[in-house]
Amino acid sequence: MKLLLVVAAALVDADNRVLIAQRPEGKSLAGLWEFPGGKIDAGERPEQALIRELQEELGISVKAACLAPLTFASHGYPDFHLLMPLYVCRRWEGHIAAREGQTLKWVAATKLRDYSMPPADEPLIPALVELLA
Ligand code: 9L3
Ligand code: MG
Repeated sequence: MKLLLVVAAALVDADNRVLIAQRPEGKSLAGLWEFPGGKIDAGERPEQALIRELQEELGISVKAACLAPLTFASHGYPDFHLLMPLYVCRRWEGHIAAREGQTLKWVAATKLRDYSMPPADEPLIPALVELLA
């Protein structure tokens, strides 16, 4: 079974809302709302990969010291198994912009349940609700 290593961020604003991104048409899992992030390339540390993905997808600069590990997703798809640590990030530089055609939304942790998420992301919600309560 192929193992897919992905890393994701819960960006949290001053009002304790979390940023979610709707995957665009043409991508796998199109239409579902996810925590931004992406695949860890060979030789990358998870934090490095996340910093790169947040720059590519949202146009922001994040320092490794501002990434706090919160929890871990593990989900088996028919053809691969996905492992995905979730980091919380409250500080970044630059203005958040949807660089890859995704729709962005700031949502209170307790409202995340209202959005259809990939099966890997959904189990991460309770940890965020607890953290941001
Ligand atoms: N994925 C799931 N939840 C997430 C992220 C960032 C990614 N929060 C899944 C979707 C794809 C795979 O990981 O199956 C790789 O993501 P991408 O490179 O297509 O964004
Ligand atoms: Mg991505």
